[in-house]
Amino acid sequence: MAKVSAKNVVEWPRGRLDFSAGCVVMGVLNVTPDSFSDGGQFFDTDKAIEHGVQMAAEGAAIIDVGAESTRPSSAPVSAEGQIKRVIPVIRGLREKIDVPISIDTYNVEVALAALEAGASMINDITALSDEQMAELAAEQQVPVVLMHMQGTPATMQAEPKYDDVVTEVLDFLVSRAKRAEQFSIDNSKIFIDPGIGFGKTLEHNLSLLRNIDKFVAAGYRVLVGTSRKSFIGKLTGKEKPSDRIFGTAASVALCVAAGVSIVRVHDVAEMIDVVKVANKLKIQS
Ligand code: HH2
Repeated sequence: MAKVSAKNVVEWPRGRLDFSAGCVVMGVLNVTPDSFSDGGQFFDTDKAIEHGVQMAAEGAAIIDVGAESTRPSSAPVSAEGQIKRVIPVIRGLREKIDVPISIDTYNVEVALAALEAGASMINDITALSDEQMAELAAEQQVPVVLMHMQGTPATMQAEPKYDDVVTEVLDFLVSRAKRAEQFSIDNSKIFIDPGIGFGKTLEHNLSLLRNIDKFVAAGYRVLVGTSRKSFIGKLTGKEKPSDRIFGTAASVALCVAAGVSIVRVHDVAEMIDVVKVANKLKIQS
């Protein structure tokens, strides 16, 4: 089994991530009118830049910029549409902050435009399904997030089915990570992500999170995105995503304790505190 790089600092030509304290926070910046939890709030370029700057000031180690909602039943946005939304935001952020900016897209045209504008990481919810995306990441030596999804956002919550969700999701991610390595993407720059809420029932999400240590042991760093998601609403009865902060905090603390390297969250200031404390309480293995 591949061994995760022992290096606590991951550096590449246009970015750096320091895991010496443990887990770090990725702040979500949705430049969309329709995201499930903050749609429309940062659709305006200036507001989006301001929010990204604020999340960096609060301690986010990465800002993840996306121009297409992938909530259940969402429709795709064209490459041209995504580029129009996201590029001015990336340019504006690049002038103001130093932390790496990741582009949340599975479209290679969008990723290329974002990297040219100053992004330096690719968050691909299709785990490099498009070989051109793998080639782009390798060529530009940028880190990649490989996420698992069953189906597509349009249909994924219709009837998700697995025989053994943990084994199936983990096997998929390890095979995609190995493929990424074959494209000469370094192990230290590969992050695997079980894709909480992407073609998963409540029970599937819970099984994945209860077994997140198995993902951590698989030889690649792990990213998890539980922030404000509907499984938290189902467990707490909180209908409004913005009321799910404490529920998110519980999942973040347990992910940190299990050895997850990056948590992707909306509420950066709050989760920075959770991560700082959980990093210190984590039993060192
Ligand atoms: N979740 C969302 C979007 N992108 N990327 C990764 N790697 N992991 C995730 O769990 C993940 C993700 C969904 O959250 P959000 O961006 O807030 O919502 P929307 O897709 O509606 O914009």
